[in-house]
Amino acid sequence: MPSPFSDLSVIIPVMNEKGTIAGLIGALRKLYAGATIIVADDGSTDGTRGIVKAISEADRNVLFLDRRKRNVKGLTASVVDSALRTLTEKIVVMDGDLQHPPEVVGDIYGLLDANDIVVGVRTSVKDWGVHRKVISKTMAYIAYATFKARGRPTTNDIMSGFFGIRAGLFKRIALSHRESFVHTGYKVLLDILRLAPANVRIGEVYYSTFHLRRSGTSKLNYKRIVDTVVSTFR
Ligand SMILES: Nc1nc2c(ncn2[C@@H]2O[C@H](COP(=O)(O)OP(=O)(O)OP(=O)(O)O)[C@@H](O)[C@H]2O)c(=O)[nH]1
Ligand SMILES: [Mg+2]
Repeated sequence: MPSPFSDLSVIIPVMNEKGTIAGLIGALRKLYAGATIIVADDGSTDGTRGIVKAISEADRNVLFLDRRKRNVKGLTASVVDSALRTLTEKIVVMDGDLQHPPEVVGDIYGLLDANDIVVGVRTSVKDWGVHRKVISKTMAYIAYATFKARGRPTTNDIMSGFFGIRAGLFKRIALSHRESFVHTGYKVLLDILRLAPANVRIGEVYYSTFHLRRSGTSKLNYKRIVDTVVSTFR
């Protein structure tokens, strides 16, 4: 009998997440036995690679995608690369630093039966300073309003790094608009919504446990913020 989650691939882009990656993979394996877990690493130097490689050698459902030699590195490039390799019907994308609760993956997965894309929407961001809250809210609002005005599909958290998508849809978009993705960027969902057919069905799952990263370092910086705003208007 096929395992219940055998039609799910969880894609995790990582860059130096040795403090959290083993715990995250462990939680996913326990909660979603039979799902494929793809960890796409762009050349971590903190030991993340060794940790994931060892897990993948012992469990054929865990795939380690070593992107060290790729010309184009980036979170979006890693997610697109991984999505094109999936063999399952459904995909969930999440961060490797445990900011996205593994328990919510199942809710996103479930809603993909009736939707093409399901977005994990952060309802509160505990611990964020006023500064980051304002930047985040402003960027989200600009993107939302721009997408709405253009008749594009949109959601309450267009910047979310936590979302599900039907693999066929993702592959069609990636193959026909490969050059339009901001491969070095961080907002793969925003790129997808920019390029998806206007009538895609979008579901949302609300969660509130998004907290400050507990280990590793953030790759968020001002260049990334500017790049994101620019890509909103592409
Ligand atoms: N493959 C790959 N993964 C990356 C890259 N940059 C960041 N990541 C991973 O993408 C995920 C999101 O990056 P974060 O730095 O956590 O971004 P953030 O959540 O907006 O920022 P924080 O709140 O500070 O954590 C994490 O799993 C990172 O390890 C990259 O260039 N390539
Ligand atoms: Mg993070």
